[in-house]
Amino acid sequence: MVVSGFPVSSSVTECPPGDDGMERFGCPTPDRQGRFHCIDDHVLCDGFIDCPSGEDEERKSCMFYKTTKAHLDVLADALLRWARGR
Ligand SMILES: [Ca+2]
Repeated sequence: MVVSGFPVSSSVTECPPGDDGMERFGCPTPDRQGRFHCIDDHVLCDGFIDCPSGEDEERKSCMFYKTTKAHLDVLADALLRWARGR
């Protein structure tokens, strides 16, 4: 088990966008065949390991990711209410 977060490295594969145009992320470590996996952003921190070493479910990164996302959701909600209330 590698506990390293999401290291920023030039060796990480560039991932083309998915069929739906969504951004995709390259796993920082290759699988046993030496291939780097690309994952959709909606599988980040979804409770299932998608990267060979489980980096997409790494606890610290997910805490930050989920906190940021929850914060953005609250902001978006407040904006919507403000826009409707005018
Ligand atoms: Ca996942």
